[in-house]
Amino acid sequence: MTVPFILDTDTAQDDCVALIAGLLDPDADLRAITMVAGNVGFDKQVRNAHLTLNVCGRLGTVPIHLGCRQPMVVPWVSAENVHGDGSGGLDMDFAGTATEDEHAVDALIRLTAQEPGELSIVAIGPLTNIAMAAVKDPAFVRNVKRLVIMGGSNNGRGNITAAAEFNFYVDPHAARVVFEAGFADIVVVPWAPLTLQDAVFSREQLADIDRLGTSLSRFFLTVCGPTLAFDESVGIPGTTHPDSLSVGVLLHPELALASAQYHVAVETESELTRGYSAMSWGVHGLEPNATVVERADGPAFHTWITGFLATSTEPNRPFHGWDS
Ligand SMILES: [Ca+2]
Repeated sequence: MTVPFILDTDTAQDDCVALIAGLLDPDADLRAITMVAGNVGFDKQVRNAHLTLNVCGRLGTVPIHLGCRQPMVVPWVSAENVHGDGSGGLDMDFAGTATEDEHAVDALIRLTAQEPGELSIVAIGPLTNIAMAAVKDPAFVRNVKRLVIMGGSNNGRGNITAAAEFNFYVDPHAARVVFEAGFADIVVVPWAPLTLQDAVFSREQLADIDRLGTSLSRFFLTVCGPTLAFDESVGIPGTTHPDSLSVGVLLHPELALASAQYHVAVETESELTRGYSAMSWGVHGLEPNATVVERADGPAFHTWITGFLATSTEPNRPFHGWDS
């Protein structure tokens, strides 16, 4: 049985890997890509999604809906210092690549309403589109099967500030709306400690990927390369893959080795701790509103990703900025 879902993304680096998994995993039924303001410039993100579809030979096969171009309340903050253009300078001829006319928020509402309780969403960018859909149509909240969110830290370190992980920092109001909306099944894949423990690919593992010698392995290294230098400069020994892990825990729940019920609340007021996620573990008298993944099967996750990268694909168009 395949898992039908929508990928809500700010496509750059590991978002591209998440998209590859969503396109190539035989258990995945990716219905739509919805784009949200996040990592890099909005139009660059759309290009990165097309580049990823291209390397999989799937250009034009999954609709891309353009969503919110800025957070709900605060100005957009980019992560271009970390991600560059988000695809390591890759380019191709984009002539004729299309996106849908329908706005991402409307697509999220419509697609989930067509099959109430059947479609899941993996949200791997700021939560603006998801919050806006919940505000626009309360039925959306009931119609979503499972909402997997990459965001926050489990009372741990942030990555954009000491307190906050990027996705929740960029649109803390949206994150707050989503956790207060009443979704029946939210699964959170946090930055720390989970991603840093179980979803980092070491230089050695990246060298193994290089030896695969496929279009996909090359694409992966080109796209993820720019974050390696940044990650090492901040003491992380490899590339980080929380977005693809989020797709992984939807498609293969056994990748989550430990999870627990938490009440997740997101700070919106404080300048110092904007976007901080307070995850209460059941001793403070608060109703749980999410399942937080605490430990993942790192080796199985790595094997799952490299399985795709070993696959031979025929890109629809040649890449430029790809040295042979
Ligand atoms: Ca992302």
